[in-house]
Amino acid sequence: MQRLAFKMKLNPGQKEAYTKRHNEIWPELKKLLKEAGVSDYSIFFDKHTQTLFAFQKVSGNGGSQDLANNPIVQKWWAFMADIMETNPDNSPVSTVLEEVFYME
Ligand code: RM4
Repeated sequence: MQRLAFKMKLNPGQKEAYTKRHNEIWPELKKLLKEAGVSDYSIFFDKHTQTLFAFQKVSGNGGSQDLANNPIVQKWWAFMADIMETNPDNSPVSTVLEEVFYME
């Protein structure tokens, strides 16, 4: 089991939309993430910088951001692209964060 953290960026004024879309996350996306070994996935928001801080546990070969070839993920990323900082392929600009402390 690996712990993985990364950050993304929300467009200004989009926190409510972002939260609503995640409260209503597509069941097929949730299933896909779980089947890929992603668990304890949480995303926090920094209102001062519009930064999204994501954390997840991963038991497979990669985390949520490594599923770029999956059509469900591609559709979700296209759906989210209007409210997030994205790459030309609609994937959110994600920066992997290095773990510097852990306490069980
Ligand atoms: C995020 C972003 C991530 C995805 C989560 C569920 O806004 O699209 O890539 O893993 O939603």
